[in-house]
Amino acid sequence: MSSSEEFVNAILELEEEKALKIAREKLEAGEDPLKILDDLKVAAEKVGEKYEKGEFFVADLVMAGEIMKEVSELVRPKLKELGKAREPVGKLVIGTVEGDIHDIGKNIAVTMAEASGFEVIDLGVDVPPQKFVEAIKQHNPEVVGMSGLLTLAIESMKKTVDAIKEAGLRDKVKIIIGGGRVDEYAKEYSGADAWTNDAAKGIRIMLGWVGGKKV
Ligand code: B12
Repeated sequence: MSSSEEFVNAILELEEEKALKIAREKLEAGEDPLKILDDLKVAAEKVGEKYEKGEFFVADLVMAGEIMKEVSELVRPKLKELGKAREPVGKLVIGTVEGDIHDIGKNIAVTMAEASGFEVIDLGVDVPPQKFVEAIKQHNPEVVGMSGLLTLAIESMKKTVDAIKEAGLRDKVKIIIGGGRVDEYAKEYSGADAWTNDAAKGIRIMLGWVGGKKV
């Protein structure tokens, strides 16, 4: 079986077929799907570094993003299977906030939440505050998750929390923000209850809120 290094390099060299082939082989050989997602995160960090150094252009970012998305879509059904046998532990409404279309991390968080037994309502990307409010009214979730990778996403997160407050729903939900650019400051500024840049940690926090078992 190919090593993690070969897998990460295939992504960095933008070799789509090779990266997907390695991911398929790993899954068929029974490798833990979470390990493949870890490799994906390493690849994404390196892609980001290359972009910052000017070694990658936006077109390369798009290609790398596409490959990473396809890999996470391959892994998703496997992780879902792990969650199937369990009782639903709670409901999660999640989306990438307004103005931001990055969704690789959100999709990983969705997959892991489903694997941990959450019923997930995924609102997609570039989600306006009002759409979060409507989804909370409709689905009555215990947890709301907001994802964002752009600096401007922090402002959208704040607007979304404010809209939830204005709708009188703030006390009904716990809110977690996630993504590469969030931190304690973003949590305080936006008015969320927790933040994470690691999906596994985020899921543990959410499970703590709904009283579920930790994965
Ligand atoms: C891939 C990528 C893209 C792809 C996105 C593809 C897609 N479908 O998502 C494309 C090419 C489309 C793209 C576009 C742009 N991008 Co971009 N992109 C990236 C890149 C390289 C990787 C992001 C990624 O997927 N990371 C991997 C995932 C797994 O990590 P993650 O999102 O942090 O998620 C993890 C955790 O945070 C957590 N998580 C995430 N969300 C949530 C939510 C909850 C509830 C929970 C519990 C957990 C959780 O779970 C994940 C697993 O642990 C980053 C660089 C970087 N290092 O971040 C730049 C980066 C984010 N992009 C950047 C920029 C500037 C752009 C563009 C503006 C470029 C342009 N000029 O057009 C556009 C933005 C368009 C828009 N309106 O959103 C900048 C942002 C700078 C800033 N501070 O605002 C970055 C940082 C690159 C850089 N160094 O400059 N991008």
